[in-house]
Amino acid sequence: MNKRYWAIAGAALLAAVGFTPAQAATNNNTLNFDFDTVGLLVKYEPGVPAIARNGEPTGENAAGANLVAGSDLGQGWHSVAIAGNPDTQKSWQIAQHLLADPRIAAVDLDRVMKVSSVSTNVQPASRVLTVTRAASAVRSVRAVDAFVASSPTKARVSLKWAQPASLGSGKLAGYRISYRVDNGPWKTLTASTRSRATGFTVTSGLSAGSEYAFRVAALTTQNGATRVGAFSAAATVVPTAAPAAPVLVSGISINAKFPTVKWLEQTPAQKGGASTSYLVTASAEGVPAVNCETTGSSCTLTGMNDGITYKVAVVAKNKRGAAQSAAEFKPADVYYGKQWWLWGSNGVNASTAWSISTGSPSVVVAVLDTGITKHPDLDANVVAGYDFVSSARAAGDGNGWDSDPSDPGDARGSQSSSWHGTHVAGLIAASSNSIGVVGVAPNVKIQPVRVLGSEGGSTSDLIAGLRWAAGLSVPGVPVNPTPAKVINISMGTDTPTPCRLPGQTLGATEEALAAVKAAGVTTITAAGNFNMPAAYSYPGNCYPTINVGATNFSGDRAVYSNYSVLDPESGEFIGVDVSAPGGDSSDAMGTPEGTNGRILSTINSGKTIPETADYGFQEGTSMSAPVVAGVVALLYSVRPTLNFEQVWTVAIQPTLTPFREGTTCATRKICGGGIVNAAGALAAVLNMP
Ligand SMILES: [Ca+2]
Ligand SMILES: [Ca+2]
Ligand SMILES: [Ca+2]
Repeated sequence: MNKRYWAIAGAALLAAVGFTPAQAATNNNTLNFDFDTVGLLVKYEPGVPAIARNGEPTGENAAGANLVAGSDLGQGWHSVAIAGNPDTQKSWQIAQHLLADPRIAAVDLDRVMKVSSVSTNVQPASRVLTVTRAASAVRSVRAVDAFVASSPTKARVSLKWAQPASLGSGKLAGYRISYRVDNGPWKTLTASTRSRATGFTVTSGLSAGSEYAFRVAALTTQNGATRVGAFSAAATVVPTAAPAAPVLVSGISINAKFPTVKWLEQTPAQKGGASTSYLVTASAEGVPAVNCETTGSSCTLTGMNDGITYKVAVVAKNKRGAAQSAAEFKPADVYYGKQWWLWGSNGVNASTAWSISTGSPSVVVAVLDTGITKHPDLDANVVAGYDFVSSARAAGDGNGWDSDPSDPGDARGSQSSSWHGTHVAGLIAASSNSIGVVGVAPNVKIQPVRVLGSEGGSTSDLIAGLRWAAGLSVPGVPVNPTPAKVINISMGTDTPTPCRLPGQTLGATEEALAAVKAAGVTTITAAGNFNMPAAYSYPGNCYPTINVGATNFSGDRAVYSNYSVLDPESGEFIGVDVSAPGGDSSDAMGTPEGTNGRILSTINSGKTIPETADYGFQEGTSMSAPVVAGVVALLYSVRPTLNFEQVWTVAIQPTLTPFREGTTCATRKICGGGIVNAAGALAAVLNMP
């Protein structure tokens, strides 16, 4: 029976019993069934009183139907008897007539049921009542690891046992096998082996490193009935397999200055259920490779030549086999070698993360910024955005809010246009092609949401942009057809600007951010560039966002980056949540040629209005925030249902790369918990239950 129909509207009910809604509208349908009924079931619309004793108020009794109110059946349904027990067709006509009454939501027929015994093929009592005895317990069950070298990553177990001493009064038909994992509840592995063989090999569904217990019972048949004998004693085994490939969480490139290699601690299953050791090899052309070995999850190399970049591989090995960490996903983009924040020792390990994901095109990152310009390294990854710069004067496009988020330039006085939104967009999702640069998440989409003009931006435009980006309603503006999962806000204030005003418990910005968070979206903000407490810089000081400070090539605080201060109430340093590379031209030593320690991305060559697509260097927390936004976009790419809380507590926060010993960030705790680690965060999301 199509149960789901009974609770919904009348037309659907009719469809369920064989009529289309169109047929239901006419009064002369015949019902192609002839079951016994005693009346109707009627579901009233909310607030409509049930049919009274006299059958009113539906008017049916006036038409001679003789309805009599019955019982309230719950969930809105009432039984209604039809006096005189008309035949099913007549009841059906009354039902259809009732359905036309707007006060009635659904009508059904009140059927008559019969006992469901079958009067044929009665089994003779002599057979049914024969006493049968089940088999006694299966003996000597043994469970052994049945590893085969030809499929080294697969756990297998072989079971052997001896036939029971007694088969009772039946004939052996097979065996039932049950199992349990790590002392959990018993489950049936196979209800019947359908074989008299006293052995069975389990080849699927086993997890190496877990303890399995197996028990076996004999199945016997007698007179067509099957009896299950007593279960044997349990036999236990921990199957083993080759280890899984380790996931590097330190960069794939390493040098003598930063010689420690780290990978994710492997679970017992990932270790293949056996003692596993790890061999780290760092190699570079023209110099001897260096190694270290451990059973832990990090290892420090010695004997590296200064000034040489080595490539790292980690091989996990146990008695069943070996697996090597994934090779670097190496983009072909010509400037990749200058993008130290992606692959360098103090970068975000993007090059390692890409062995897991380079981003999904269904993940949209909204860039709330100056808009966007045409660029061959971006165009393929840009989805429709919106322009929320309300001041026509500052907007530079001749109007207020409009659907075109192109950046016409934000030049003012002697200051050239910044092409800031284009630079930020490239850091997140510049294409992985052969040209230019590559973003942290080169396969996700950018949604340009313009909120900054030549005079900066306003809270009201920011709130409209925030809400629109997350797919929430903004009156007068069409709903965003491709809502973002991640929002990047690379802006701040140079004078202390609180997010929450005195007397407010929740400012308008925070109310918008809360709605955005409730929509499952994660917002990333820049902590600001004025070497002052991050709590002074709006909107990075609003809750809830991930507020990002900037680090330099050496992994210490960029000279300009806003910082955390000690909160006397909580005893914690607050303001900057995390750091990521934002570039710092005062720490240029050893940085890739031409970069001067800064961050290269997409821009436009125009001094005022857009001219040709180009690449250029900038530095700031405006750069570190989108690096984190790109990492978060990778997380949503492998798990689209993530929410802000999970992004922070499961992925980003626990996997931060701690600041190197001796840095200001490490000793003064003013740069947040560490540098964002794309590979670690992705692996944490993959390991979520
Ligand atoms: Ca405009
Ligand atoms: Ca516009
Ligand atoms: Ca590119």
